[in-house]
Amino acid sequence: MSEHHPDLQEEVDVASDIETTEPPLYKVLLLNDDYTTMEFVVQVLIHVFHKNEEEAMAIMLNVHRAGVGICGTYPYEVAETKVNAVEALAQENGFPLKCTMERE
Ligand code: TYC
Repeated sequence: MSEHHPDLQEEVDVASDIETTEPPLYKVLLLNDDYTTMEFVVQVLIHVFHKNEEEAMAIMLNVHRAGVGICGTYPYEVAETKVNAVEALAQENGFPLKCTMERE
């Protein structure tokens, strides 16, 4: 193939190099519900996702209005740890807050 389509082969090589060096990323999504308090969601965004107060408020309000929103994008194990942390905090505090992850 490289003899006939050198440019195409170069694109394939570059793509496979990227795929083998960059881990896939996962979006961590927060879901809206009617019971979790806005204040709790803001605190979760500050402490689990390291957002500042302003960013946390904007993400929370977006989820509140749109039903779902992205908290951040991370490698698999980081995303999984954050999903588990959110659900543990929610359960400890008696809130039904749900958090999921989705491959980008
Ligand atoms: N809808 C909630 C309320 O009005 C607030 C909320 C926002 C809950 C975001 C969950 O992911 C959420 N108290």
